[in-house]
Amino acid sequence: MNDTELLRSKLEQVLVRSRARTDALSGSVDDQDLIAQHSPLMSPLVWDLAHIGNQEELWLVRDLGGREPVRADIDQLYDAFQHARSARPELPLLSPLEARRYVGTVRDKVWDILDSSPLRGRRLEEDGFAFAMIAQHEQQHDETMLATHQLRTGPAVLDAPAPPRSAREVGGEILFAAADFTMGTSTDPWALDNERPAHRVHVQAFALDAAPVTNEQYLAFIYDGGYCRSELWSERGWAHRVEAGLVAPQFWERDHDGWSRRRFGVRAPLRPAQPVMHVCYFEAEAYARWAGKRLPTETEWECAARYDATSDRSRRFPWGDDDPADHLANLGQQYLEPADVGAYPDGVSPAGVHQLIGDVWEWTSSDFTPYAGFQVFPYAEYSQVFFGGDYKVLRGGSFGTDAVACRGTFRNWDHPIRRQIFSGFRCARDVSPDEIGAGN
Ligand code: AVJ
Ligand code: FE
Repeated sequence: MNDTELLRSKLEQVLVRSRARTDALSGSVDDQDLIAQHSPLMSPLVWDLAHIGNQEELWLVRDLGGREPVRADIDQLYDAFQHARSARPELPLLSPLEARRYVGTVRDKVWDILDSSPLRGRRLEEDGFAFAMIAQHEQQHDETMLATHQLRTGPAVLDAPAPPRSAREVGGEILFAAADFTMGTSTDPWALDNERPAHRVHVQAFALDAAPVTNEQYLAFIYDGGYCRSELWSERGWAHRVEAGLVAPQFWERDHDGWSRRRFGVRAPLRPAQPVMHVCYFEAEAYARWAGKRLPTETEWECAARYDATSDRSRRFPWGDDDPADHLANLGQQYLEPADVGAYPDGVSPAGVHQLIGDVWEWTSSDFTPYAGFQVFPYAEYSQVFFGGDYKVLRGGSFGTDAVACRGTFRNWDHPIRRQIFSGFRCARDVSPDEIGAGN
């Protein structure tokens, strides 16, 4: 196979994988469940399904392929900016059967278009970007659909094996000396617009937790009155804590047997060494203050995840430039929960930081803003319209994120009050240059 044929087969692979996941997530519940509103925060699953097809039609069938529309009459219904998620159940949406047929019709045309695409020329076509963007889009909605599954009530419909056990105990923090490093990318062909361009940044010396904060650590915060001590919370965070009545992470419950959590319809005891999940930014911020630390900035996070001081180079992932593989990170909805800390020793960064990729999205203290030199590509509604809004950046992907939509440069964002996403965090702190010297 030549390079173009290899690329074509890789694109086919990521598109097939995303569709298999969409089918599994939408096919595991009945039609009533597909059109139901499981939470005002989420779309009905059948909206995500047809929206996936509609984006694929817009970019691959009409734009890149130059073909006639399949269903020009439904664009408005599936335009995320026209209707709030909470209003989508009332729309005259395609039925589950129509939606399944629609995404299938679109995909059949896409196979044709992929076969005849030179995968270069126009920027949209270069390196198969548009196909990869659509696979990433589908996977992002698959993660959203998984979060909808977590919110639905009733008997469990999803099942998965238990994640790998921890190979060793991991804790404490890793010291990073001040550095100049390259953040973002201009060369990763499938990186999205907000990850671009590559640019040099300076970071002061800092310390970063070697692992995400665990349930056990988070429980210590709860037992120490974390949710009752306003001084640990930011002003906005405390106001939200009170108004929303937060007392523990979402889906946690306490009874005479102790703490448990509900996961996709099944209640189970908390695993002490598992990263805490379903916390909002404000909870993460309060925990960090309680621990005498703070959340990392996204620059610090990316420095830890990509910068290799030995070669003075930023790499794609903590382990190097290779794509994720099963032994490197918990991605791709294989396990449906984070693995305990220490379970992925092969994915460790050169400095010794664990599980930066996969398991849980990690809140950072950074607002979602463009890098210097940012250019919209290919549409303003992916990133640009969110810049400067009330969003915090999350990094690293979760067990629900597919490898095609996860990189050391990948930036996710959400409102600081959100916690139905698969969100956790780790802590950081300032260190003095002396401390770095002593640490060596
Ligand atoms: C990058 C996850 C914040 O789901 O709102 C999906 C991804 N953009 N369709 C979102 C996205 C358009 C986006 N996030
Ligand atoms: Fe979308």
